[in-house]
Amino acid sequence: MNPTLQQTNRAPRTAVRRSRSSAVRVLATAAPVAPAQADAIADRSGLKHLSEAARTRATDKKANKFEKVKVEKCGSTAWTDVFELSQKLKDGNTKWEDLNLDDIDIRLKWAGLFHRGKRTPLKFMMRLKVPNGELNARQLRFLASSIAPYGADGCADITTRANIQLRGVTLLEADTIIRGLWDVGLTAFQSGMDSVRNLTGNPIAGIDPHELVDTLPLLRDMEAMLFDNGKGREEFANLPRKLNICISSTRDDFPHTHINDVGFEAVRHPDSGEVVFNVLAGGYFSIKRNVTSISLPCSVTEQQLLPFTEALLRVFRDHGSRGDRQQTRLMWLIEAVGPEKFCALVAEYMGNGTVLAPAVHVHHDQPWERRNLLGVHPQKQAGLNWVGACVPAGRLQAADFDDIAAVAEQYGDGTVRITCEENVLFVNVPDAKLPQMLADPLFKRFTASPGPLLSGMVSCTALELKRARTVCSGNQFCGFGLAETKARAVKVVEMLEAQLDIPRAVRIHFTGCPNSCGQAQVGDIGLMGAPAKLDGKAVEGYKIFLGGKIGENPELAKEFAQGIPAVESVLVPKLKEILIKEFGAKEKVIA
Ligand code: SRM
Ligand code: SF4
Repeated sequence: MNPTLQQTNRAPRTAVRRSRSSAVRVLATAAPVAPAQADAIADRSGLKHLSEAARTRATDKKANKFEKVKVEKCGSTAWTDVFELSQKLKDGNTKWEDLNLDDIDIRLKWAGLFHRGKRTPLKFMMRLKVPNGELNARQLRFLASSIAPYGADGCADITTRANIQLRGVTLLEADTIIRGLWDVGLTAFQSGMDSVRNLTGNPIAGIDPHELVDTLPLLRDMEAMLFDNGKGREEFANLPRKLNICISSTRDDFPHTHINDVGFEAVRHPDSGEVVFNVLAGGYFSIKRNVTSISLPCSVTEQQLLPFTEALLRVFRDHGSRGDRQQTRLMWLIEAVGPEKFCALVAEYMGNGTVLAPAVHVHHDQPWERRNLLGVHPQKQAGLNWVGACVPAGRLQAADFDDIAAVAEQYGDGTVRITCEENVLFVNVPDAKLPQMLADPLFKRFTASPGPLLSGMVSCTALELKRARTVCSGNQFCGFGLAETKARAVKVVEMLEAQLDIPRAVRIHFTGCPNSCGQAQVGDIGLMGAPAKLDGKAVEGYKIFLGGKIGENPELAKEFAQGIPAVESVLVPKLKEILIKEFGAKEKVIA
């Protein structure tokens, strides 16, 4: 290992060169650029695949700072740079301080590597792609082996997009991990920055008695098409902003179509009986705006799903705003052109004179209660079950991956599904194996029958305090966090369950800041990191949101209280009051 990397744990920021290539200077001037010169610039910059209008926006004075970084050198260069950087550091000829800061802090995110420089300099979080949350035993064991060498620094999280993030990764080993991921059929490429994020679907796809269509093959194909089988697809590497896509195949809407930029909702056409997809679009959360999707006036057939998605991405890439970063998500484009024109543009990009069918209105006589996936449930295949286990706050250690793989192989079919609620589902478990399976020690750690709060608890990865089971070496991870989430979430929920009888499951979502990665507005109760004061002193605190509804007829939770100090002595009584008043909880009578 390079001695510089071994010895220093200081942020190398000041020493790292921030380069500004001539490409940026040339493109930023108003002077006309010769076509050959422009092509050469476009070739090494992120302009290669952009339309003329998008190139103009990306190089305009008003373009946001990330556009400037992309123009200088496309994020897709990280797919090759990461191997070169790893090798250079291994050879010991290059020091960390010599590396370009934009490469390290920004471009490497295209390769799934997020420098956690604020709290753990030189350590990266590696975000994967796990379409539809499906993992097999070989993949689980590889994930264990990737983080095990990092000791207390290495751990992993199941994310709110039913995905995996590895912790503690160094640039020295990143190349080996990426190759290993490819070997087992996984990838980290295009999981961050202005790319399509992890594709989510029905976590019980293929085994669900109520599904209209199996989302697994659809999402596998979409993943292969969008990301060139995990190697990265340059054409879609320079979108104006991130884009979340999901496919929902039941009335439960497990992947939350209402908060994805693009949510395909499977419905049965009342006339033809065919399953087609309505398109909900534009939903997103951010610091400045939180908005649910609108229904586009079109629907697509299963055969049109991929061409439509591909065309939509091109429309977004070519027409989306590249100005104020807070106004670049897909919703802004849809609002600017109008939903009808937007659909027409997508149809035009699909070519061959495509005319999209109108959205399909479906009426249901009976309301539908969103199902809880934890516990034991019969599959549509007679004699087989899925078993949902609760992973508190989604935190996993290396040994957990190995144990999950072993249980999946011993009792199920060797595969699992991870969920947007940060839990794990074992599938294809025969009836006869259930009793022995549930007695496995893994279910002591990850119970299949959690309490009414733990069962629906979700948390982002903000600050992390040392804690017996969730330990992952100190206060690392997300630098945006205004309040701690994971460890506190588990502790607060345990305290509330110990003190209250709660008649029904209440979903509590913790998120460390207004980016709302933990989807505070989706919870029955949402806690969002925010400033607060205690005894006149500034302390970590939360805003509290109430009333999020998911499944059919979703609604975002509304702000209910702010400035609640994040200390258990204040937070727990406040949440108790809410649970008693709004959710019918009662103080436990202690004999
Ligand atoms: Fe997120 C940025 C973690 C789901 C909205 N998110 C970040 C960063 C990358 C910030 C950073 O560099 O530190 C966080 C990395 C922290 C870390 O070390 O883990 C981060 N986001 C996460 C995850 C891991 C939270 C979790 O604990 O599960 C989720 C990873 C999903 C995945 O596997 O791809 C995650 N982020 C979300 C969601 C939820 C969703 O997709 O349903 C949202 C809200 C929905 C949305 O995107 O509209 C979300 N994250 C954001 C935003 C605000 C986006 C915006 O338009 O402004 C940011 C900030 C940004 O992108 O500039 C952000
Ligand atoms: Fe970080 Fe904020 Fe997202 Fe939590 S919500 S992971 S603190 S950006």
